Amino acid sequence: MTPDEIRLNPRVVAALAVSAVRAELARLGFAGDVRDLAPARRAGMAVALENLLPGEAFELRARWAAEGGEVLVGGDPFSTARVPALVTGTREQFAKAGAALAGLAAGAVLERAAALFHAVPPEAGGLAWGRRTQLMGIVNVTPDSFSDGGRFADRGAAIEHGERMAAAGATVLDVGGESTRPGAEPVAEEEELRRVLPVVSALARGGRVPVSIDTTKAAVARAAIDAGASVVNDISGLRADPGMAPLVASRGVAAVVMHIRGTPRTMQQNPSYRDPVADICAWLRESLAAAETAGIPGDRLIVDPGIGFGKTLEHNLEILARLREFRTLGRPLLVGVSRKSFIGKLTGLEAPDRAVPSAGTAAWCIAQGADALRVHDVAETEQVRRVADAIARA
Ligand code: HH2
Repeated sequence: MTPDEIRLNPRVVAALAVSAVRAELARLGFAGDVRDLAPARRAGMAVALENLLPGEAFELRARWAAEGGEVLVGGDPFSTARVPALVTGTREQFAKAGAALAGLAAGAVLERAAALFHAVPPEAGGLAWGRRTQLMGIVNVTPDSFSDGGRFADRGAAIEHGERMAAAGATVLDVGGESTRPGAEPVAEEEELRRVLPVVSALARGGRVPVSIDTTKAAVARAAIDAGASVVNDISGLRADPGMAPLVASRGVAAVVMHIRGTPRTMQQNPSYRDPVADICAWLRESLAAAETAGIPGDRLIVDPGIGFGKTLEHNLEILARLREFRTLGRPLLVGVSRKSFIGKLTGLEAPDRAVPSAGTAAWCIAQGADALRVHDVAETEQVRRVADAIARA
């Protein structure tokens, strides 16, 4: 049995109103006894599963009991027909279960359950996580970015662009002064500071939305925080500069921990993975643990699988197809698909012309549980976001 053969029911997952659970139990063929609801009420969460073989349901019950949760098995456990099960537990038990039970059929089920449940910290980086999908507007103050290189290299143009994006629906603005396109040459610290500081400062002073600094250098992040940035977006997962994690910890800002294989210069040289999603999740877990050891509270960390950073077209597609699995990390999930080269490969369009397929891919990401999207075309994505968020939260 693969996890795909098991249907998780997100209506039960999302709504633990007792009436909803009762209706769901009846639909699944449980005896409909209200006493069945007691564990769910106590624990606070429930996941309904269908289509389990009785043996699998009982294996699940034994393993989940070891985690301190309960499983109610419905249907006729003595027949060979598939049965439903209601898995109940606390948020913490679901969050822990994926790691504890990985590799087992039951573990895979619960990993998915945990993915649907992850608790989103309410306020990391000044953003109201969980209420809607956040849009991070990209402000590239660079001459050479892959998508818009040179358009906003002038600080006045960059500031105006940021303000326009905030007016069009961006909930955070990400200012960067170093291109990370494949093969890009590093930019000296002084030059990066010269590019980003006036822009961060003006946009933060404007105060419309929080400002994020896209850098791997602690010195640039420090100056940007001093100028008003409240999020550090580090494409190296806080690994490139040993000063970065302690800085984020001491300044009380939020940080995006993004996965990259190698460096922008080397990342596209034959990237390979055993299993891209599992490998990237493991790498991100390590980075989160290191960040927490450095003193950054977990609720200030945001994860990002790093689309295009050391990944082939097939890797990018598999990551997006299985995006929901990144929610097992228990952190807000940011994704950057906007105008990226995989969209160019699939459509034949040049970077500036990729707004429509980028916004379409944004809808996919929202459906798959993304909490935030890093985008160039804010107005177009905002239209899509309104509809996709409404459907995802219906
Ligand atoms: N992608 C880019 C840059 N920074 N940060 C996060 N967290 N996630 C991403 O996917 C991501 C990122 C690359 O896009 P862009 O900024 O448009 O290009 P360039 O790096 O060439 O400036």
